[in-house]
Amino acid sequence: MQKRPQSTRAFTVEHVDGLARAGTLHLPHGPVRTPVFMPVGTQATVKGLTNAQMTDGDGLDLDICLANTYHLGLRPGGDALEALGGIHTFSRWPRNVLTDSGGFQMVSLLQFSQVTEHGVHFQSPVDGSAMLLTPERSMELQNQIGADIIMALDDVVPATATDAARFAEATERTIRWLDRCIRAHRRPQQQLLFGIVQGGLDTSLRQRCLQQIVQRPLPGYAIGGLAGGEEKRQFWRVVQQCTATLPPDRPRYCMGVGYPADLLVCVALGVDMFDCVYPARTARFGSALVDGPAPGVLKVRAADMAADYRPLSADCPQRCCRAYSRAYLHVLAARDASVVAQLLTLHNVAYLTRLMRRARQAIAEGDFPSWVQRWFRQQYPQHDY
Ligand code: PRF
Repeated sequence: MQKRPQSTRAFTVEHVDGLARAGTLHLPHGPVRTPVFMPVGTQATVKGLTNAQMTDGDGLDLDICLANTYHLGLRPGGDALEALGGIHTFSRWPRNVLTDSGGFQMVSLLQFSQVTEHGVHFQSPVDGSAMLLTPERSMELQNQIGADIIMALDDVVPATATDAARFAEATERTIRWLDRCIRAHRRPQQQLLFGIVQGGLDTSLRQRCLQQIVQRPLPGYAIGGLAGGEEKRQFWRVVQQCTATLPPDRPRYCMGVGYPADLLVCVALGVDMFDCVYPARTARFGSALVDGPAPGVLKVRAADMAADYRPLSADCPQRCCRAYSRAYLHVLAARDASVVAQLLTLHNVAYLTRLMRRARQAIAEGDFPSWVQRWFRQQYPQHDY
């Protein structure tokens, strides 16, 4: 167990309503209002968006976005980023960045990656050479990249896998790797290191991982290994188990979660932070997130959009809804898919950002349970409540 002191005042919980919390993360590049959805900007830019669209007053006003150690380590590389002064200087992104540690991306993206006690072995997609991402190397790269929050390297097994022994091995290894990450982290005062809870869907493995990880005095904790196609009931059960054990004064981050209903259930269970490629990816397929009824998605290519002159959402302040009708987006989608993808990415990231700010306000007003029930009723009116 490591005892390296970490800043403990990075997170303040301002309001609690049931298990839901509204707080602020105080980071080097400004405050992050929680609960928060963090869009994924693999190379520190969200696919399809400009920096101005992400930060400006009439843009998304995002407090934080995600970047990936794996992608940035390949291009432009850790040394180049360090020489430039880090990711904020390189991408001219003035707000906060969180980097994921790289292992999950390699295992999910690369067919031929292999995990051993040393780390994740893979073939470079750039020149085919053999590469190894160890906990120490992930920390070195993340220290060079210079994000405000960095993640420990974890051994991720998809929640739907069936090999119980592999889950047990991955859980223990994640704990050992966390200690290696804590030892290797060179900038604990500038960059908050979060540990990740693994353990699949197995209650006792999760508890073992939780007990071990909370003994490490870290400034934040993530729930990993979920959102991989497991049943919702199982997903909720594990999230609830984790939030019940994680320390209440530290931020809790549920990794890879981005469906609106999942975000709200997790907020109700006490989660503060989320990330997912979903809003940007679904935008590239022509889908716009809107309040219900289910599925809460408008497909701009669908025939019934052709004569619908309303905006996607009446309450969306973004250009895609102020300056474009559904009918016009429908025509554009056939002519200029890249412009539509950009407009819908803006719309979808704005939707999830607003959803989290609405939840935050309801928590602050002590009205979260009835607000969230109203949201689910309009989203799923056919459901028997
Ligand atoms: N670990 C890491 N990144 C992640 C996850 C994880 O478990 C998930 C959940 N499947 C998304 N991103 N390091």
